[in-house]
Amino acid sequence: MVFRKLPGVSASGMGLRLSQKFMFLLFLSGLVTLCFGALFFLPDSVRLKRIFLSKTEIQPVTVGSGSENDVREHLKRPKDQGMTSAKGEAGIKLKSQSRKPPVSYEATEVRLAGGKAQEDLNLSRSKTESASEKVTSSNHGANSDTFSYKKFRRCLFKPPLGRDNGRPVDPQTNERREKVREMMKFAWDNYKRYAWGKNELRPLTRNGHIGNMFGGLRGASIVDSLDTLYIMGLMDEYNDAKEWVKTSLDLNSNGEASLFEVNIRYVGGLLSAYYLTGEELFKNKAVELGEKLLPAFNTPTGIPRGVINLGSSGTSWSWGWASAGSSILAEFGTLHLEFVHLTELSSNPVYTEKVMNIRKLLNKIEKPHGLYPNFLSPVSGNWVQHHVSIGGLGDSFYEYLIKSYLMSDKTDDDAKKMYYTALEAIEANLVQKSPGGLTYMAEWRGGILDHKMGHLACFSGGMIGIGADDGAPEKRQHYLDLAAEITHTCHESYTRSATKLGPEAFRFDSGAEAMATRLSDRYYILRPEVIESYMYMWRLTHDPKYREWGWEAVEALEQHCRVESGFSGIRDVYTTSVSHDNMQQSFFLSETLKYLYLLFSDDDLLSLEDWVFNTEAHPLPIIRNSCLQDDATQEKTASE
Ligand code: DMJ
Repeated sequence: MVFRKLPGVSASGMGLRLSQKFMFLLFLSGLVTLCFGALFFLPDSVRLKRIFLSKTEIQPVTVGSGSENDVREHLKRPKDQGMTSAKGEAGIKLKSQSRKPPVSYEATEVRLAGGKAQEDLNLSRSKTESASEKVTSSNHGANSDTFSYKKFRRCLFKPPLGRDNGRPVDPQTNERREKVREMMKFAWDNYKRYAWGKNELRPLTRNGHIGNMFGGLRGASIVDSLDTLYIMGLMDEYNDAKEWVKTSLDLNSNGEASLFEVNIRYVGGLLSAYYLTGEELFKNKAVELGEKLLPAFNTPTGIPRGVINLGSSGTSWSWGWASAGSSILAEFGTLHLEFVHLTELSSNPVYTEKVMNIRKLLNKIEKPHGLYPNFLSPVSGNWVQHHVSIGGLGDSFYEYLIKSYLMSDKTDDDAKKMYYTALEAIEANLVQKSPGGLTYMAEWRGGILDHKMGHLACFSGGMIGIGADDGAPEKRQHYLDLAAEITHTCHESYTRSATKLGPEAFRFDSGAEAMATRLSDRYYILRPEVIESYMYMWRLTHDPKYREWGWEAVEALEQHCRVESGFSGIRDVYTTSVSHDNMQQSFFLSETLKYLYLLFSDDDLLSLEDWVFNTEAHPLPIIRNSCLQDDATQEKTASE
């Protein structure tokens, strides 16, 4: 068919001459430029900007900074934060596995029968939000074909719950253990009765607390308790918890959550529950949730931001209170254990790549006096200020270095090197001795020492203890001594109070020794760190004083924190006419009571030969690739 040109109609077919067409296009482009430019004059046109600008063009806003206490103050102050997006590079590979496969406990005839207080964290999100690049979901799910639970169990040295569920022979110790079990049941029953499905129990008002640390996620106390209930043999309670996870744990929530808290409590809790029980449900939920955390890593450096929307937008922000839109060392440095296990279970390398990339950056960047400051820009990859602390904001980063090494069956030499180098810098710059002879970890503010130690920093006794064996052999005793001295100091912070519970922070200046000097530091919110160090030091030394100290804590908790309907934190440890804070923290169930229970159990209940505890006390198994890949193990498993 031939088309003929009609008279008076231009070639364009629109009935316009060339000059008319040119004028029209000129007018149109002027109009578009005007409209687009106007966007930048609108008062806070973030949402519109988001549509038109690339993510990297929206820069973070500078805000104030703070210590752990400052954090609390800042938590309620909304600040604008920006976000950027870029993919992190895949990083370093773990050294090839070298150790011999263990002799499995089954083969030896042993047989089996589990910077960041929880208050109303105000997730003050940015008004300058933009959509983070969304990671596609299809290829991140758990791949049950590749991980063999049976094979994993064969590669453990000991049955997870020990020979007799860790029951101690000594009757007094057993009685004490039973007491702790009763405390757990009491805390759980009250949570179930008054706050079921909410995040935490408010024991005085007998209702539930949701808070906003977990976005729209619910049931933090349930997920945090799964493994504790299981190892204590509270099976009805465990089954209720499992059923709730199955029917009611909704991961498609849309709120803004702390990446760190969701990781350590929910991902950690689900992973442990899976490894202890073999219930696929927990594995699938852990991987599904892990996938939702990935968009937080979409920054120019791959260092994740602290706050993430778990919904479909996958947007992420820096905390409003964090210096200059920075990410927090203790938050982005406390993902490694869980993420490596997510890769292990899903066969998806992305999780390990993300955390290896963090490590790669931290290795490269210059460190003042070898120390790691608490704030890092996820945009530039530079430190934002020089506040160093082994307590809040820094703490679990160091913990995860040594535990990454231990969890890799001692093959992850990078983690080992980073840990011991950091520890040397800490010893050279932060470790102090008080006039009264107490060893403590001061904080460091750009070269100036703040002679304060937070309750959170008391985990370091246990950390230095479990790392003592793997440093230079001549330093083994030195590290054990240091661990014991720090644990002793933390115990002193308890014994010097009227309630025999320790304050949130204690000082070593102005005549103070291991005591809080500020009113605002006198509270105790059922934290675990001191008891955690007792538990590790007991396992490492079997010095009976650690069990005695643990029992003192049980008595103090019973006397001052137990109320009619649960356990509550207290506002001032220096007075016995206590004022309760009306909050039963989920970490009381997952950590404080679990560490107490382990302290009064035999060492083969969750043996340290097989397990490392994440920073919320969720046990994760040591990954023994040499055993998992061993043909004999495979054949044995296949023939069953
Ligand atoms: C827990 O959530 C974890 O131990 C975290 O690492 C720091 N603080 C609380 C308990 O104090």
